[in-house]
Amino acid sequence: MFRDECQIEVAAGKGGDGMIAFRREAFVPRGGPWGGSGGDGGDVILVADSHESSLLHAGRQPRYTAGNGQPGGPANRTGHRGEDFILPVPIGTQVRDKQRGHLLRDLAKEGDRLILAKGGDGGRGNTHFANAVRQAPRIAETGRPGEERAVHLELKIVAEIGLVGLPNAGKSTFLSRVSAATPKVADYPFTTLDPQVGIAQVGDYDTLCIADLPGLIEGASEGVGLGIKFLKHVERCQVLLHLVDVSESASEDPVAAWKSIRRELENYSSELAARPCLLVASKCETESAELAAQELEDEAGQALFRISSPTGRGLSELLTAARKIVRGEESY
Ligand SMILES: Nc1nc2c(ncn2[C@@H]2O[C@H](COP(=O)(O)OP(=O)(O)OP(=O)(O)O)[C@@H](O)[C@H]2O)c(=O)[nH]1
Ligand SMILES: [Mg+2]
Repeated sequence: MFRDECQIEVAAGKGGDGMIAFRREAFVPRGGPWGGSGGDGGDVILVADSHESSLLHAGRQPRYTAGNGQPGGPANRTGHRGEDFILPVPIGTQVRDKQRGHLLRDLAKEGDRLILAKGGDGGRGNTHFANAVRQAPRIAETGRPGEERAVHLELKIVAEIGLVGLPNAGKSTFLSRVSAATPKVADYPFTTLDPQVGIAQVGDYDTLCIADLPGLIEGASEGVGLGIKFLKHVERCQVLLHLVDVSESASEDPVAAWKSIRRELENYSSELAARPCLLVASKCETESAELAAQELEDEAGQALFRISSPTGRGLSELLTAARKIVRGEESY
């Protein structure tokens, strides 16, 4: 199961109370104040972790709390700090304040951290209040409460390349060929229900992060099919690969298929429609596929990459071209 949104409440730990104590020991007359300070409360921290692929884990519980600080002890002992609560979230998680909706942080890289709620300070023990005039203070502070906060988490996948196209265009097959990812492949539409990311080796020295997305259909930008729910994941890809099935078994005429996906991207956002997008004829294996590809290329008026995942045709050329745009070596 995939989950790309959730709301959670977090509460940091309370600071421990400071202690009031006096030194009472044999041979130490009038030992003076001796109460230690309380430990600080633990923080609630979000960390971007590549082992998390969705917000399923984070959204399992509605509220997370960190540990309270321990009270100060005699002999000026400071209480233990409360334990932090660390919640791993997938890379690409955007954190928004629930009430006001503003973005607090975009956890876009592995290891990015955000202290969501800071633990309360521990109270000072009576030792801290001693001075020349007040040598035996009977006061200590109580620990401060920890911060509390309600946030909305939303995952927007961060991949360099996003695969778009009609269902059955061969997107998942392509990803499984060029990366170690193992997305489900089948000859029925909407096989892919959850976005999946794979890392493809390009040439000897470079890799590209590729996101396989559920197929788009007409009306996707208005929410038809799996629609808009996944288009947002495309937003963060630098380059799109638009796969069009040009084989005889394609459910739609390649030119019509290409146009309808372009329309959905434009309807969704003009900025997305302007993103570099390489046009790819997939399943290009037979004579008739070749003809269909030529027709598509003429109609689209842009270079067409012809690929076949089972035979490996055109895969490295396509990745190399995509890599050059992502790395800024070639303009689109
Ligand atoms: N002959 C041939 N068949 C292919 C090729 N690529 C994919 N297929 C087949 O086409 C069907 C659909 O492939 P998928 O990779 O699941 O297509 P998809 O675009 O991911 O589809 P959705 O997840 O439903 O959007 C499967 O039966 C694949 O085996 C190809 O290059 N050549
Ligand atoms: Mg698929």
